[in-house]
Amino acid sequence: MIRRYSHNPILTKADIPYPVETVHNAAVVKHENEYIMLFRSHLRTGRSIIGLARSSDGFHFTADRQPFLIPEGEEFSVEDPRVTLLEGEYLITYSVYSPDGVQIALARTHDFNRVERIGSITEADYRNVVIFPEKFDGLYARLDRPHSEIAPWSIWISYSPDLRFWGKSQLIMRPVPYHWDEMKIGPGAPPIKTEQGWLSIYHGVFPTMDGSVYRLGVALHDLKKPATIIGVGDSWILQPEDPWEITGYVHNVVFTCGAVAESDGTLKIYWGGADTVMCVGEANVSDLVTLCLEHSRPAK
Ligand code: BMA
Repeated sequence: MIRRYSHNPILTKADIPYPVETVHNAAVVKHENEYIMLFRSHLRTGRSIIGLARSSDGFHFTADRQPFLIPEGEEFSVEDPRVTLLEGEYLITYSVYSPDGVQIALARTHDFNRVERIGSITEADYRNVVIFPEKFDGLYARLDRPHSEIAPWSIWISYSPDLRFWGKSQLIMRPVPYHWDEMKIGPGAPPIKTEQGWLSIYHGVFPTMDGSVYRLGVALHDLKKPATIIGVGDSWILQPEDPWEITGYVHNVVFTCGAVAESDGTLKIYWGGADTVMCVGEANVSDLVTLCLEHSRPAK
């Protein structure tokens, strides 16, 4: 269903003009005819920073000379950014590891040159927060993934009047037992608007004797009530298959933080391979929607 680009990987540590060990888990958006990629890199300390790369076609990227976001103060690491264009500004959510656990922070920019850090928008422990590009009944909405000790890690929805204070939280989608996503799931790319609903690309994890396998799947949410899931594709849309997805810093991982919808009905989906390199592939939005509608598994 996803056509891998024939020249993957599209960005690796060899392309970065400052010392990094990996280039992975990147958000990508189109800003003024330029594709902007915010990517995560491990340093040799084992901690992560976020860099920026630019492209005119969505396939060939050139990294800026300096990182975009680095840990500040008590922060150990900044990881896995997602970007949503909402009311004319780009909202960036990213994981922050600190002595207090892992939380999600929010930053915003108009141009990817100047960035304003707003601060934490979750308690610990949370990862994988994607903000919807529209408001619902006057409230911002996000998909999020709290960690739980007594239930499989699932996808929740939360709402906010001001992007800072979030609530009305509700679990909307769980892993399915003995299924490719049975261990845990999490939001991937910010939801994409289609005529049939909001298309959400998520990651699902399956435990094996050789460790966890990270794959990607799709879900469709109601356009007006995003807490209502219309359908979840029963089968994965992408699994680790290329050598740089099977082997690397963490083997058997494809992990997405962003996708770009094009005007011709195709989608460019970006994913990190084995937590080491960045890859891209193309899909037809209509095929992903059909999978959700016609070959679905229960949402929970
Ligand atoms: C998750 C996160 C991701 C990573 C994945 C596979 O828990 O840490 O950033 O890509 O594991 O290692």
